[in-house]
Amino acid sequence: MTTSTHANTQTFGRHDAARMRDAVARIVAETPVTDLHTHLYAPPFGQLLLFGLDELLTYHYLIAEVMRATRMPYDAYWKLSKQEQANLIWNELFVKRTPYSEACRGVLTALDKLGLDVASRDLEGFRTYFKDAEPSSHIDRVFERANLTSVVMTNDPFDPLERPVWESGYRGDPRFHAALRIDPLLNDWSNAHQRLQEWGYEVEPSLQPKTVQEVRRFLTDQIKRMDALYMAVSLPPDFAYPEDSVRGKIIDQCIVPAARECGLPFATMIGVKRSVNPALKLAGDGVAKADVGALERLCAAYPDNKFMATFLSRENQHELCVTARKFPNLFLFGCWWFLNNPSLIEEMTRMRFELLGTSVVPQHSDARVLEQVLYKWDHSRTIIAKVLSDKYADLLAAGWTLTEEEVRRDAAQLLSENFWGFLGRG
Ligand code: FIX
Ligand code: ZN
Repeated sequence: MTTSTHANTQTFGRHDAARMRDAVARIVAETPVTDLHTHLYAPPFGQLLLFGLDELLTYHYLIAEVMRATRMPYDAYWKLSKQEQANLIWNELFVKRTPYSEACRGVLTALDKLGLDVASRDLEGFRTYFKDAEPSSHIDRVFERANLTSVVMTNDPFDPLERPVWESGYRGDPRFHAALRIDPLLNDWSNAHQRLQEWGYEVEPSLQPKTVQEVRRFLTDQIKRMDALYMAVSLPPDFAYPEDSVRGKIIDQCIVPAARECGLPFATMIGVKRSVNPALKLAGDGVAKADVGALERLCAAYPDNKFMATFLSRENQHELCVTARKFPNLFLFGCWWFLNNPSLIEEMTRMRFELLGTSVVPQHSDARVLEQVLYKWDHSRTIIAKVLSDKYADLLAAGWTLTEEEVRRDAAQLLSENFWGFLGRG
């Protein structure tokens, strides 16, 4: 099969697998990403936007790892300053031991992507690089190097640091979209309803009709104020649906109707065991297999609603892919948290491409520190390109031909357009 060799017009045939792989790697690297779930914040959110070396090194993933390496008393760690914690983590995980865990490796990729000489192991030199960074221009530099168009924040109206920013009239930054996060409403109603009362919503502990109406009003108020792209909640492994509980009733009577009224998806993030070790604080959460059937029944009950989902347990992934095959109103996204490791990203991406074809969003970063997008996306793009190339190679071996434009189309869908298309904002 002869193939043209002009840039952007290459066609790949049965004998062009090697050249195809090079083109796929290049195109996936060049394709801008919309990062649909992060814990990053636009500059007006102030201290909620974490960036710089000490934040990179004290990422809660690395806190868990340094506590394993040293088995130091928890309070001895927590009484250290942020810089002292970072120095300890650097010394224990990068100097005294080889940093090949994904979270350690990520710090080095991020520093390398910023042009720092990682081989120098010059911690003070790295720290100095960030010392005078101006947040907004630093964001532009990091997003440009990570090839991100924009990210979606995790916006919790119950967060005392975040709420005042919305109340002060913050109206957005094109680099940072909003997602309404409602964990307290579904997982801590006894406290959440009191906050709603403080904010002027006429709610009672029992879900009487007036309370239902007011919770819906709270949701639509937040969605409109944030211009939220979706509503999200993280749920424990024992999440059940349907369920005769406050959570079950709020889902049925408040969240589903509000999501349909506002035309946005409800995203469920299922399988997290919060605070299995409270002494580790944010690093203390665990994972367990959940019941995909709960999501299946939710999608079946509401065919006119859109649902996004990601599960935390590796053991749930195959069943989740099959469930997504059954429900066009369900969109899977990302390799969440403990799954965001090369071996599991590859396994999940292969499974999804083979069972769901192009109709999936293979990754989100979950970045908590700005510069993490540099490594999370670099590492994931490499794996996504590898799996995509393998799938293409199978097609070429069957006599199919593929154009470079089709590769660009596929990459754009996987890294951005599938998300916007599912939102109906494509
Ligand atoms: O619930 C979530 O959004 C989780 O991603 C976080 O709670 C978690 O700490 C995290 O950032 C994992 O990557
Ligand atoms: Zn998250």
